[in-house]
Amino acid sequence: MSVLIKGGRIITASDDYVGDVYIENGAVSMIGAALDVTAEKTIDATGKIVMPGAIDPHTHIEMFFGGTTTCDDFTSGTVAAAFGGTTSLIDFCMQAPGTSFAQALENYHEKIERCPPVIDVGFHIGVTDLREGGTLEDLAKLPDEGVTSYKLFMAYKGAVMVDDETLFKTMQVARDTGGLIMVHAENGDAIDLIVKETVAAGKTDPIWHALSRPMETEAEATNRAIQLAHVADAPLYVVHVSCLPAVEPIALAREKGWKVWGETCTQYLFIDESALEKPDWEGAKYIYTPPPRPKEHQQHLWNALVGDVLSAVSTDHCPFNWPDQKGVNGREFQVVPNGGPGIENRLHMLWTFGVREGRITPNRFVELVSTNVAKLFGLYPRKGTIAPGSDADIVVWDPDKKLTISAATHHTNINYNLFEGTEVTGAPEVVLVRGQVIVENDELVGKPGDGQFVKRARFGEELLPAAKAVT
Ligand code: DUC
Ligand code: ZN
Ligand code: ZN
Repeated sequence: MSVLIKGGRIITASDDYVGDVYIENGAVSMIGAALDVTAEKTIDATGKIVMPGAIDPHTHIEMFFGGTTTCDDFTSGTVAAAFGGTTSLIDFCMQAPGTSFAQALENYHEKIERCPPVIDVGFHIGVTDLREGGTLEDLAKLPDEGVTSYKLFMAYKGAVMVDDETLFKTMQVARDTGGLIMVHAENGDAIDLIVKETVAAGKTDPIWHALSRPMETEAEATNRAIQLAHVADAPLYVVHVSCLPAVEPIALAREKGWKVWGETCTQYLFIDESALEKPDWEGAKYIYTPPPRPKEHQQHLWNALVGDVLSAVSTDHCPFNWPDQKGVNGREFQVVPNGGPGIENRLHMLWTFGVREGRITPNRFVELVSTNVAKLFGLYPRKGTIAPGSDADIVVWDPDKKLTISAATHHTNINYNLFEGTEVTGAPEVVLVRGQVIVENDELVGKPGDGQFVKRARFGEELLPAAKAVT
């Protein structure tokens, strides 16, 4: 199938120009000012922006957590992602404690076979246990399977939290295999004690979720991971940075030229801890971790994104329906499954309040939601840019399209939206994955199975464009 995208403003991380993009066999074949070609499908992109599809490096699809399972599967989650302009995601393939990494991979491949995605999907391995089940040798084999990032939780004591020995050993494996270490950085031991004291004092409303996870516990773990990764000589990516105290050690490490990167998530830029005080237990909708922080930290996060201290914005999409799933273990903050939705609205929010309000340039926008993610996670230059030979993962973006974000109209299975009622300007008009139209004019055109599993390159290596591309 050939596609011609005509006359759009093509924006990548580095370029901004008007031109045509010609797609053949799923890849970008030619780019030019006015291409003299005919195609099976022509998309008039006059007045529109043509940008690389966004990549979400942080989702929890169909994940068992906190006594229940997130309510999107790989079909529903990726449909929602596509409607928001995301054309690839990388999900956490979690090692169930006591089982092998091979078993974890098999489980997750079964999930994408049972509920096939409409966009491309990769996996990080979630390392929870190196004592029973998981071995260092098996961990070292994963990059051969295209799984080139190792995620560890420094929180959730008694569940998925790892100790420093496991963290450090995994870092050493990453150094040797070309893997990227990802950490959920919070001091789980301290938080566990604070939570117990808080509950013992009878403080169990949702707001205590935030008040029992002080920012310093995030900062301490962030710094610990940075120092240990430096000793191990492994590259480190800190997920969901939520506040200034956690930004600071990342800034310092990057100033020193250490191999450290950080992401924040859409919700930390827009939702503050007062959301947890919503009446009638609605505050439980905002029980995700790290928690929403005091409002002034939103500006600190924007500053970090602008100043290249933070390198990406993900969603940490981890959807549990409210009140059924959020209340499955009872109505006390410490038993509420942690997680919030967001897979569909990342670009809407960042374009409207980032680009349109002048906080970030359109190039930086593309970098934060696509190019940097592709580079860090072994997808570039096949993904994350628009260039001859690259996968034609492309969003034709209408910068003037208005919509009101709502659970009534979004496409994920979850029954609430963190950004409910927010009016945004800027939304996808056409979304293509490897040259195939997945979403057009608010209609799903693609079908389950149009997305593929992607084997990613090792950290620092390029994922070469598919050979079929004509350059
Ligand atoms: N935080 C969440 O809110 N949910 C899943 C895992 C995490 O770290
Ligand atoms: Zn986390
Ligand atoms: Zn997460």
